[in-house]
Amino acid sequence: MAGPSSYLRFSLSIFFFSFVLFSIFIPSWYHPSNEPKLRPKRFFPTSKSPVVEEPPRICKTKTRPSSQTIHHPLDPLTAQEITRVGLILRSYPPFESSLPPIHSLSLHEPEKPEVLAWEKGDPLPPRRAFVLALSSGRTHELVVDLGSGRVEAHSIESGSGFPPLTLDDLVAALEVPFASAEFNESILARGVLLSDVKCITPSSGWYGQAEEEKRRVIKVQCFDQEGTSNFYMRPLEGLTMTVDIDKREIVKFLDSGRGIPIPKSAGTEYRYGSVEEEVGCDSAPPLKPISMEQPGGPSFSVEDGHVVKWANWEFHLKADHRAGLVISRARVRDPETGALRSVMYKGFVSELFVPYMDPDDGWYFKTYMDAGEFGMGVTAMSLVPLNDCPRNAYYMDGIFASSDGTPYSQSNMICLFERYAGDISWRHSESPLTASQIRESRPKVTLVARMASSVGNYDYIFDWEFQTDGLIQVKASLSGMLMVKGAPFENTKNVPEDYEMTGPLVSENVIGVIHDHFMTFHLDMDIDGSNNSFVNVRLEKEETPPGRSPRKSYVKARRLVARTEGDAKIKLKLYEPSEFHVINPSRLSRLGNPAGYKVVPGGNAASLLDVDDPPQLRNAYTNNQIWVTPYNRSEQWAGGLLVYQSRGDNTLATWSERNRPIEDRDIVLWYTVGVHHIPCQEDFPVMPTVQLSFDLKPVNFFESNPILHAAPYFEKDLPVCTMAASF
Ligand SMILES: *[C@@H]1O[C@H](CO)[C@@H](O)[C@H](O)[C@H]1NC(C)=O
Ligand SMILES: *[C@@H]1O[C@H](CO)[C@@H](O)[C@H](O)[C@H]1NC(C)=O
Ligand SMILES: *[C@@H]1O[C@H](CO)[C@@H](O)[C@H](O)[C@H]1NC(C)=O
Ligand SMILES: [Cu+2]
Repeated sequence: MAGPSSYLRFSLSIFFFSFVLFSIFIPSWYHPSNEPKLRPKRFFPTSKSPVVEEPPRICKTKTRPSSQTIHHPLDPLTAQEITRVGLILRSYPPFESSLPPIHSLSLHEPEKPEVLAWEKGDPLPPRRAFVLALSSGRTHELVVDLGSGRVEAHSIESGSGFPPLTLDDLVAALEVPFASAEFNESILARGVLLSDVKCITPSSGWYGQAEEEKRRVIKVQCFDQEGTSNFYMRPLEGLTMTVDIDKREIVKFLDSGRGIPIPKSAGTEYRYGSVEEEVGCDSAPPLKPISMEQPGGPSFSVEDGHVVKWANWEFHLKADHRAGLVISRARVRDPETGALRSVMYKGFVSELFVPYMDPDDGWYFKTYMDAGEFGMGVTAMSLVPLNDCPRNAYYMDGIFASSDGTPYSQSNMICLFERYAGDISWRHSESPLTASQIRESRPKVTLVARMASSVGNYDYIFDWEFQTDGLIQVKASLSGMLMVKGAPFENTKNVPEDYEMTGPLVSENVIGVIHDHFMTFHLDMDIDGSNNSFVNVRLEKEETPPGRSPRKSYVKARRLVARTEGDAKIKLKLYEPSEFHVINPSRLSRLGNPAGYKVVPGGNAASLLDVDDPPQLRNAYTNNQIWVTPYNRSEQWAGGLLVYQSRGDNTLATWSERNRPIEDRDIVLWYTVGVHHIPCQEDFPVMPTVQLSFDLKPVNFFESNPILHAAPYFEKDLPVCTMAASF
């Protein structure tokens, strides 16, 4: 992997996106080369920023995985394999004259039974790549066999929608305005220097507008960079261009907000050194450093680059350009038998839906689908050691393909670490009343796999946290910058009567527009094997017959086994509570209960948009918080394989209309977690983290508490630190 000095060579490149990308500087690595080799693509902090100066410290016992050898059927494509796919495609007759841009290139995973049958030491199943290439507006879907060097399958996608955007698409779109006299004139008229202008590329969504049909379009909106490093806080409001990505021309030019002042730069800075200069630091005393120590070293290992073993858990962890982080074959050891038992075949974030709540010309289209439009992996930058992940973290890279088919590395994209946050995993004390001196308590130590995607202004941190009691907590945290709207007033008292506020004022002349975030997880649960059922365990009020009891009512649990997909479309309701179990009906405990895991919702939110509103149609998979589908390897992406400008004709919601049987067979659970975001002043200029989560929790999976035998800590187990100052 490249060291710090080779990063520096690319330090001029600024970029990366989401619903956005900026800058018309074309990074130095950007030129297609005939000789494919691994090049790092990185966001590089500016010189003032203190981050990423050193490579992360790797625990002594851990060696970095060699990304060049394949050990497991699910291992992602290596750089060599990606290069080879590019070569195979270049000599494939339909593409011989010119290779169309590659929009997606990743492992075509072997069929599930093959993976399940494979054991360490067995020969690996054939290695295949799944490729999406775009040629003359048509999406080619290819399966390339690396062993034979042949294209095994090639079809043209017929549904609506285009594959994820490439970096070339974004760079091309961002250049377009700068060749426009109209744009130049508007910038001048706003009193802004053209050299201070940088733009972003919000995706256009799909609204059936004539000028956007049958071509790939993207919006371009710009910001004044003068006096700030906070890209997003000084919008040139009202200037919105619709750009044809392939023809590289403006198809619609909207310029309405020249009268709206550009918000001031003061107070927008967020980089460490710069904030101090502006604010001073005479408020609360800073916290003294705190860290977690592992005097005996870590308890986890990463074998063959991707297989994580920790406590009673074992799973495969990899980076994916679209999903970001993928957990596969998660298995937990049974304390009674010592056997590894299957919990989940595959888990990842399948799609994100982020609709903004403003119907204006420059805003209505902001209804992002970040995974399928931009990719959660390609936007996941290097994690910042000591801050994004603790010192005891282990780091993993992502190896992805550029649009010319060459590999590049997203280094330190995933981190893995053990966490002790001072919590308790179980306890009990007896009081003097029970005449006992029992004080039993066990510390809770967990294992976290983490990634952080910076999809333009927003940052999404995804954690998969494994506990020794068998629970997996999935967390999605939001941070980063608000997407703000320039407003012609500085104070709420000056809001004109006829002005429609689409969010609160978060700074002078800055509105934080209300929006939602929905994250839909694909959870292919395999509880002790693939054939599972979904059970809605409803809590229902029972009324006692007169005379039976002093009580009038009590609550009973009623188990409803879902027979078809229609039975498992769940909208969460506080006054009609349920537990949602995935069980293996053939695997009964000694007491006769089926082994299961339940999905335990945390705080959540549902979309309030009209179901016929185009963005909601495209994201109809958010109409329910839970869906269950029969396993189908083509149904991985809740919003469809091709979501860019899609019309919602190929989503989890349309697949589910078939109402297929789901009882006692291989099923996939889909869970959506969401939040309504009404911005507030504290979200400016950078937003403190907001955390959403849900749990996957064993239910009758173990015969009894699986961590009954866990040992407590004793003084001798932990090093004694001398305190710098006494209390
Ligand atoms: C923008 O317009 C100004 C004034 O007409 C002109 O001098 C300048 O060359 C233009 N710049 C570009 C990049 O077109
Ligand atoms: C698998 O999913 C695809 C896409 O939804 C569908 O076309 C195909 O018919 C499905 N296969 C089965 C066996 O249901
Ligand atoms: C799983 O269920 C399917 C469909 O009901 C059946 O064909 C298959 O034999 C079952 N597999 C196992 C291992 O029981
Ligand atoms: Cu938000």
